Amino acid sequence: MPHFIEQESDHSATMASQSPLYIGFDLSTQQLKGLVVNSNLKVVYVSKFDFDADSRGFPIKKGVITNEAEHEVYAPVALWLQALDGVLEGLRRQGLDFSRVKGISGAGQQHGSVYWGENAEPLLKGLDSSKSLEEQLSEAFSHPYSPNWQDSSTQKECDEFDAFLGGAEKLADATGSKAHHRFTGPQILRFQRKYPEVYKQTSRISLVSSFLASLFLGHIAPFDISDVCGMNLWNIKQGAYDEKLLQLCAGSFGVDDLKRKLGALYEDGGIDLGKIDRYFIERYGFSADCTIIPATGDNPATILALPLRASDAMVSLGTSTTFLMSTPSYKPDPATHFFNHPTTPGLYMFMLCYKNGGLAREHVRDAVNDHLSSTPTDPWANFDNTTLSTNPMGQSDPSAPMKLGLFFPRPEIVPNIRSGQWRYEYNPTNGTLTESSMTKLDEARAIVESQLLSLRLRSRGLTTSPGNGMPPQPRRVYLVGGGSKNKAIAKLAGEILGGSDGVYKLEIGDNACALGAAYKAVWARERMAGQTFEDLIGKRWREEDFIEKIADGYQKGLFERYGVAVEGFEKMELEVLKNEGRK
Ligand code: XUL
Repeated sequence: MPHFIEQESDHSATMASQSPLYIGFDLSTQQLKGLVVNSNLKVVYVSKFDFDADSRGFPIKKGVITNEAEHEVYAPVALWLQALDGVLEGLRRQGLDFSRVKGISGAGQQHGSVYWGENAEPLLKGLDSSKSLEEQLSEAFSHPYSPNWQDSSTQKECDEFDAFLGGAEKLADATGSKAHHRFTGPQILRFQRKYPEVYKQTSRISLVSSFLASLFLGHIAPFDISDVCGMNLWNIKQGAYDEKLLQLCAGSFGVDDLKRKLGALYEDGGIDLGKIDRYFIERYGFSADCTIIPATGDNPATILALPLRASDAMVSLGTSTTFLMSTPSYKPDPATHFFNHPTTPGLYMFMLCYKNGGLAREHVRDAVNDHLSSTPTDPWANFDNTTLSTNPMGQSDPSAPMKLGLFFPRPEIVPNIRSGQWRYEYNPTNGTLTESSMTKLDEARAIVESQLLSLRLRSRGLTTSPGNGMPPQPRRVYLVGGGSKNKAIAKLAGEILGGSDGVYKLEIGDNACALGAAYKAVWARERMAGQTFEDLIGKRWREEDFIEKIADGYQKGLFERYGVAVEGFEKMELEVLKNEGRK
């Protein structure tokens, strides 16, 4: 549990016992979490349901079922119903007074889709509070499974999406992303072709986020304005579904039918969707005044875990790496993602999503430990010491060749390439690149540099100068996820990405997206007319309690030297892609 869980009873018991509370749910790949905050943004309860450990009756592994033959990955929807009653029971056991909850929002794993049957609405409306959700809603779906973001069964459909508007650039321009296996449009296209009868009987399609909101609302909720951008169907510039892409996706079933299945949506991410369904009032004691706020995607929710300013960057260092920024510029590119910002019209969320992150670093860490024939108690100690004692880019002096590499134990999305390792030297004086080798020890610094140089390369068009003649860079770099504990990574993040105000760690463990969802509910219910999320949360956010500065950011000279390395890095990627026949 995060250390700042506050026992409200320590304070004014009477005040606290009536003050409003808000719940943010996080329906992620391996667990459902419910996190309760008060109006001062303090976490007061957390309840978790781990799909593998806590569920009954589903043949799942790490929350999903895999059909290797067709590269399908999917999750049983009934599992999530079981999990929701489980999390609410957990909160009840901890003593949550549900009647104080004024608003509920959520974060869902992005791109996953839920297929509701003809009887969905009557089943949702008529829930009996003496029975579980799973008992009553398992029959509400035309298809019992939700295709998962790890699914890669849609290569053919992606090729069609990319080609349909005249190329991947055009699709990225319209929808914020080129086609990706996991994106919901290509998934729906494959679904309607594979299961035409089931598709015909599908009354509505939800995203994981809107599915969660639907349960609380007692009828099917609209998509969220940010999460809808993970479908390759929403035209961001037009602020509407893209008619041509709907045509492709709907096929012989027609656009009108698909539009009915998808439903309309609201621009305001804080809109009051309606009051909580009677089921939850009767079963858990929620107040009839509790309001449901659109749930968003897990990545959009993560940027709501703090009052992120335009030009601040968040790097999530988990099994994979994601890089998130809030920005007023819409500069789509096939290698990146743009989404509507979840709360603030006129802002966008920029995202980079890598498959190789922590796991790739662990491979190098283990090789370093083997090479040194020692595994210290902290398995990262050798890796960190080696990283910190190696010169930037392994250079003996600033004009010496820069050692650069790509380390992908898994096929990578950014750039789109097979698994493999490549090592080069870049001559900064004449811009030439030559294939090279590296010692195991060189690789510790090189892999961290490689991951951070890729982030800098792809985000450089979005940053501006923080003033005082400084080069364009983020104001702050916030690290979240497992890798954020690593001091060596934090130091290099500052050296490479910059950050005029430094590198910070969020003190919220792995709760960022549930917290962001809970803050969204606070903002939605307590905002004054026209008050932005950043303004309301910014005023209540106590920096000293929530973040810790862990490294310096911009260092004059070094940042500029890494600017040269970015050029070499870009050349190296192009060279590797060319050699692999990808460009
Ligand atoms: C983002 C993505 C994942 C999922 C699951 O595009 O696919 O980050 O949201 O967390």
